[in-house]
Amino acid sequence: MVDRGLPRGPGSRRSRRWTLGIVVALVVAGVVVSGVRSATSPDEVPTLTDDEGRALVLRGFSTAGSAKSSPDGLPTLRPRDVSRENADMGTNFVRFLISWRAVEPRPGEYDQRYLDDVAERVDWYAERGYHVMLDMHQDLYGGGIVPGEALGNGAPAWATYTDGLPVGQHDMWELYYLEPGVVRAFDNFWNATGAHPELQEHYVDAWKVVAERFTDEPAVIAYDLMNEPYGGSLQGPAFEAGPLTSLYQSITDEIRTVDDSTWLCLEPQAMGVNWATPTGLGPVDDPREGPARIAYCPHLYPLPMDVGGGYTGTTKALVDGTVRTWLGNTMRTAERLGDVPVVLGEFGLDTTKPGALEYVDAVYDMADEHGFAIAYWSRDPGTWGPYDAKGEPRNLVDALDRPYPRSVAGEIGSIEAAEDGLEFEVQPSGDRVARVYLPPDFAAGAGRPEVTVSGAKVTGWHRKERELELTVDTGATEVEVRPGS
Ligand code: IDC
Repeated sequence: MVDRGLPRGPGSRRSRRWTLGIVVALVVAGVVVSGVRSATSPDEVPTLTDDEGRALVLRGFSTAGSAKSSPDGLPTLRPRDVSRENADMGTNFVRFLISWRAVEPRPGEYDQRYLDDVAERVDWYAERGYHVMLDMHQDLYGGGIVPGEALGNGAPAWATYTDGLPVGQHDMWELYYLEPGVVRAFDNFWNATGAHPELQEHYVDAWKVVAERFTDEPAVIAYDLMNEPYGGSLQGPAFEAGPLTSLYQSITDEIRTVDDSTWLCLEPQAMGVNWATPTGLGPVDDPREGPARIAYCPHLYPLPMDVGGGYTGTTKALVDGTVRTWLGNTMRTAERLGDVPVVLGEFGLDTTKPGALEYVDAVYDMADEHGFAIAYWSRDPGTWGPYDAKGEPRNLVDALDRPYPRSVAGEIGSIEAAEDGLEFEVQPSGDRVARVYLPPDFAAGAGRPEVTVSGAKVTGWHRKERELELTVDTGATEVEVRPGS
């Protein structure tokens, strides 16, 4: 998570130590709290469902950081990039970054051309069978916190009020969150200052415009209402249960006047919760007819990984402990929010670090076991991503090319993916069709793959997509697919 490209400045070491102090205290508090309550967690969360009620397992990338500061708000992405990741890793999901500044460049004026451009990209994914979650991204409030510099992204400059407070310099981008000007911009957004009640109204209206535009696009499965919310001078449960939950409720109510089917994804405060502290986010009522379509979308960035040197030795043990705590808290939160699905909206790391791929595997295994969707951070070229700056595949590609059931008519439980087989729990209904992605080294052969299936019959093979179509046996509770016949 070390910054790439921000200026270094004096004083950063002190504030870094200070932050680490707070962080350690938060993590310890989180571990203690979770240790007390973890016994009651259920084993799996429900999955997101499509319009036909099929259970979906979603695997893909946040795409992309390159959209944050580009003049048109769009990521560097061509249709062939989507084809390529689909062929290389079998992804079926994207968390696509959009921004408030691009949707509403001037107060009350919405840029339909930008939304057209987003819709064009949504089509690229839709044509390849993907599900898209639109993520209203922000980091450090917006590009206006230091005018003229690409620090921060998200909010339009006209909605940025730092009230003349300073924004000092740091070597890690996250530390800008502690700067008085950034804190004030958020305090104004949340109207803690009492000076800007209009800002949240604008944000809510911007979401309504986006939802109006995408409500009839079946590939858009979810809206991620705000990336990594930050409360300014109000932190932790007071912020999450207070202004954050209340904003989510307002957005939900407004979106539902124009869109009653798309899932709404709620993120907790990032500071602390990304490192496994419990969240104080409250339940949001979904006014749609029928079951609520609300999901919980936390991020996972274990702090020991950032301050340590990878996933080995003591750091590995600390990271494992953090992940366990994060999991317990995530399961409890999903239950508290109304037994909602979980989308792991971001996790990722520099995969040149020792043990990095083992960590990636461990997180995917956890998501498989407990029913989480995943959007790895991120699709950008570089040492965190699947491709390097020249477009050559990196070590991550192989690590992420795993077998998984993409959809099941009915319900899907735990998944276990290993080299010698894929197993998943099912409760089939309707036409009982399950669609399973199989990587090339799992199912060799140019024609129909040589696999042995139990609990279901093979009813098709889509060679290009490497997708096996199964019809689950009536009464079966588990399906197994093994390489070889
Ligand atoms: C990071 C980018 C980095 C950029 C920074 C600020 O990788 O190049 O300088 O954002 O815009 C998050 C954020 C996500 C971060 C990511 C990795 O949601 O935007 O991207 N991260 O640091 N939270 C924790 C980690």
